[in-house]
Amino acid sequence: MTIRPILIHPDPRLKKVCDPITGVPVEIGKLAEDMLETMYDAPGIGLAAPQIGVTQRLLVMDCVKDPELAQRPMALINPVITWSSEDRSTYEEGCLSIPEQYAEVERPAVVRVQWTALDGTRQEEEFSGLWATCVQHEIDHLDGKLFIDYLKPLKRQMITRKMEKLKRERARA
Ligand code: K1U
Ligand code: ZN
Repeated sequence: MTIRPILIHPDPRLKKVCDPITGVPVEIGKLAEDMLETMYDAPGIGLAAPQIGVTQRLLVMDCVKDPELAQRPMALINPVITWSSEDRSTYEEGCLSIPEQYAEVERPAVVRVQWTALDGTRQEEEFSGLWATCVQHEIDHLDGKLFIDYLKPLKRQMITRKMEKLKRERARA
């Protein structure tokens, strides 16, 4: 397993609508393993393939934050939201592609998601709480959308400028 570098916003690969995955090629299993290792190392609770420069519809997540509890790593291929609750919930979101920036985002509180698992089986599950927030944030990544796209233009611009500065500094180091 390999820890892959995470792209920082702004990057054209983070704005792209990702391509569906046909079948479950062996490389996708390896990619999912790398993504989980990269996510745990960051640390984060989710990661979408475009964040490591792969514009395909694959995401991983594990929202079990308590180290006393068993991990629950999940890999979702071609995830689709099939139902969203009218009920909304607000969470202060972060993003590994926008380090150290947080903002409140309102989303449906509960969602039902269909996807293909790494063994090729079709899955469907209802997510609530942090899992619901995370799966929606990650599916947004697959559609080229970032959590800052929900913010007012001025706030979004301010964060983007900070990220441009961070990238310049990292390039110099
Ligand atoms: O997609 C990403 O950039 C990962 C992101 C997922 C996410 C966080 C919060 C709300 C929705 C989606 C992160 O994992 S940011 C880091 C983070 O939330 C975290 C880090 C360590 C422990 C617990 C949480
Ligand atoms: Zn993110």
